[in-house]
Amino acid sequence: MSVTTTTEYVEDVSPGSGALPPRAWYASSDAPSLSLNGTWRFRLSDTADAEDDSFAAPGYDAGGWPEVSVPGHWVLQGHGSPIYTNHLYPFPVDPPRVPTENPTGDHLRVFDLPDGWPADGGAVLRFDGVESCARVWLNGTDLGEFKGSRLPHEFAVGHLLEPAGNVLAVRVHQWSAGSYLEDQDQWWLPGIFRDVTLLHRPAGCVLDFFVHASYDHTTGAGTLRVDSDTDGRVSVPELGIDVPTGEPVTVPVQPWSAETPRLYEGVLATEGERVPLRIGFRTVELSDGLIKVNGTAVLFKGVNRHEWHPERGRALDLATMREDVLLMKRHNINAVRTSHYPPHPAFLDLCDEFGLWVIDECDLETHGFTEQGWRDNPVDDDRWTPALLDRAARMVERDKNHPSVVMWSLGNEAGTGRGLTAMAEWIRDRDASRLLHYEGDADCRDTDVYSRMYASHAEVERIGRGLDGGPRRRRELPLILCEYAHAMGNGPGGLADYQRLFRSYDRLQGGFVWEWIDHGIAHPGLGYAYGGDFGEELHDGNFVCDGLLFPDRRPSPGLIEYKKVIEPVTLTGDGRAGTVRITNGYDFADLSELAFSWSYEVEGEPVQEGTLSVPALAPGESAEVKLPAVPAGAPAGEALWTVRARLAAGTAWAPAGHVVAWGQVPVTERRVPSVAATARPVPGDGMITLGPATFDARTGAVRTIGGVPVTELRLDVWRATTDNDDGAAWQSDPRYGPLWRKLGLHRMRHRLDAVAAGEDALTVRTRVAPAARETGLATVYRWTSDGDRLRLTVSTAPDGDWTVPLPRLGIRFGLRAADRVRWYGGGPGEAYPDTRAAALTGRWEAAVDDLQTPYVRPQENGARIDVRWAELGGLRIEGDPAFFLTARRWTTEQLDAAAHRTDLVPGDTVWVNLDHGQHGIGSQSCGPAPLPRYHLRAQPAKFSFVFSAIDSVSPTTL
Ligand code: IPT
Repeated sequence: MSVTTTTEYVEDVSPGSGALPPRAWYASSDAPSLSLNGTWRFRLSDTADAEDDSFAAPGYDAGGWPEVSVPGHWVLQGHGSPIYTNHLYPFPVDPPRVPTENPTGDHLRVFDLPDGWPADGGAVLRFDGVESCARVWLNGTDLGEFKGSRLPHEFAVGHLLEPAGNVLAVRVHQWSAGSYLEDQDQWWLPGIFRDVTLLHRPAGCVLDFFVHASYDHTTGAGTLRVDSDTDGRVSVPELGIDVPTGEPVTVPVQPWSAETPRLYEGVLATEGERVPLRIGFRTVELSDGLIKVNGTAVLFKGVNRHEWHPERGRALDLATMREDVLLMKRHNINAVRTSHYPPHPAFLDLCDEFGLWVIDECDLETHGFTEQGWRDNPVDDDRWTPALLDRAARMVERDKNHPSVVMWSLGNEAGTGRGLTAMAEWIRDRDASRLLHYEGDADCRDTDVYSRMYASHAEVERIGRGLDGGPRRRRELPLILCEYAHAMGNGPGGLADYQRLFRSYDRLQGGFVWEWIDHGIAHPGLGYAYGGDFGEELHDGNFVCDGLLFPDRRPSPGLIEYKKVIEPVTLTGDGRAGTVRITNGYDFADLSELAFSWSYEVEGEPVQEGTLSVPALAPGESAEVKLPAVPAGAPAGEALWTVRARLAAGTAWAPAGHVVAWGQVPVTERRVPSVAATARPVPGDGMITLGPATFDARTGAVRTIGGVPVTELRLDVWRATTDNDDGAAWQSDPRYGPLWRKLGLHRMRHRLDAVAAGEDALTVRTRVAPAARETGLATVYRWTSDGDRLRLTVSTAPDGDWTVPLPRLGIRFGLRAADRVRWYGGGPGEAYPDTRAAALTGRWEAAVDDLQTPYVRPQENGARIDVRWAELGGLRIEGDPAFFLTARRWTTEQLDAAAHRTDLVPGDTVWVNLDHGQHGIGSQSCGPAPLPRYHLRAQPAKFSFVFSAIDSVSPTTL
């Protein structure tokens, strides 16, 4: 072998040399294979050519090198650090050149062939993913080098293999020309992060093959044709199919859809190999301006999925991929965009099996060129076109046999250019059976679907109505939101409003929430780390934590909300008529797999429960179903029906009884608490006593209620701003978080104007206002009592020129001890005005600690909505009207100041907020602000709370 330090290939725009042409990926066949995953020797250098390649020669002693796990990223295994940038390249933009400081990891693995490895035939070495550029040697022979991090590369190695002591050497460079094409919004994580496998290739083996399995919904017949580079036979015993490759056969079949993922087991047998096939018959087309599968328009209820694991980064194991799919199915999600690169190939097997529509996206993003007005963008420079075509081919060839893949996407945020058109042309020529997507193609010249990101509700509605104008081709196409509802921190708000639009206009075929999971990195000192936590020179902070799942895959409230908003059955009703209207919102399935039940509840307590018989409605059909008679002898009080649709039997993705959809039908309204003002304020000893409470006579501040000490009760308008409150710097609409701070709402002062103990009330007048501003809130606290119970009525009126909404409006106070909270109202999770679809009215109980939503960057969270009454810390609180309840062991100011979960240290006071209003959440961390109807306007308001000591009032008294 030649000893060389040449690394010119690193900055070469070509995709590489030496690798075999791309072909279909499959997990198993009857040919032997050997996984080379496991522990490898590893050496890190600072530059691409710091070391010569003598390590690749047999006999090299790497015994002193540390070890790393493959698949893995070395920066997550103690060597160097990860870097997070959204779209900025973390190196000078001078394509295709990369910095001299180019972390380079030499990987070494010695392996023996297993017993029985056939002596004849060939072998290929397959790399499923290496970031960003690798050069490979086997037994000292240079096999070549490649780029295209999330795409497979194979090398022919049969002639080089020895029975024992094979030396596989891989040099991986963090930066390469390929990095310019991989500027996705995620951590930069070099390494061999997907499987490495040695595959025996017997003589006469299967090379590439293409399963064409279409479905004609007018006849119910499926047509199968398997094209194969090696002739052979295709059999599908269940369908009685046994035909030569290349020959079409048409038989009656059950079609594949995401809702009914019917797969048929088959075999492709050539002279040398048998490859199992899983065939799903389905036809994807654009017809009548709509995306149709098997003749039916589909509605995407999707998510954008980056691959993520908080310890292993993008090196996902099968169990994690499976967990993602199960979580999606259990939360009513029916579609995935593989943002922004083809996923581990096994993920697509799971999508076929469990049923998810997939937009498979190519490993391409050049977003950083936006900084220079897209000058020098590789996708508009012919020198790069071969690399782009290589990427397109590696994706399509690898994934073409998956029924779940219904669209190819050229990439993300890569501007526009000839290279993209070349990719589109190549893809169409190779696979006419799927549609093409690329959001950056605003005119839809190369694409089959009009795709937008973060469009406002108003714009989506305009497009739905066909009032959006634009080029003709685009006007004839359906819309999908390839990204919307930015799930960063608390939120996203406004999901239900989008879904209403999607349901109302055929042209709107749904969307994909950004994004599936927070990319927080497990960190001993910080909980989860995000951008900047590794000392990066440039970074984008916690913009990398914007998922519906927390990094540990626990669902965030956003996912619970999304599940409710996209539920496939809607249940609405008329309590007085005693009916419930049930609508089947599936595109393909009837309701025969669901069992319906009802529960009649008074004041949140179930009085009686039963089952509801519902016809097996076809997709789109509705029925009015009579509810039973109101149970005889039901107690008086606020009553409602809760109707649930559950899986009647277990499925592959959830057990029997899993709730798919629910609805609540009010019957009688709530009675608001009334307290006769019969008690008199009694002064004495610097204190005033009123009913069960004592007050400071000088300040009018409440001290105890029923013996329970209460501290610092006063008006509160501040919340620890959410990522959506703060908004993204580029937003042109007002960003309320910064405006609130500018106005000083986080440092309100309370001026005491008067304390008056009257005949039947204690009245405290104040003005609440920040330094340096004329704006304030004239605020009056009026306390009355019937002897047992204490009523506080807060009246507040804005004063001065208020142009912004308020973050919140209510009172806050401290309790010395409170562990468990019981409440009647919305639950079990948090809810805000525009994230409240999943709040189920009922009785709930939780520990104070469990009321907190652990956003990776702490911020306002945990409010329970529509609370009629709550009990905590020895107090019962009833609201008139119902209120938002928040309780936490730190103050809002501490929450506001925290950057990581570990900054929040419980104190010995529980801070309780009872809010009359909260500002909406919206999605402004990347998308639109809350809709105006969710703004909490500064306007005169009046609201009351009734306090009592729990022991002094029987729980049935309201
Ligand atoms: C959009 C990107 O496509 C996506 O990768 C991610 O960065 C998302 O934003 C924000 O989290 S681009 C957007 C700035 C329009």
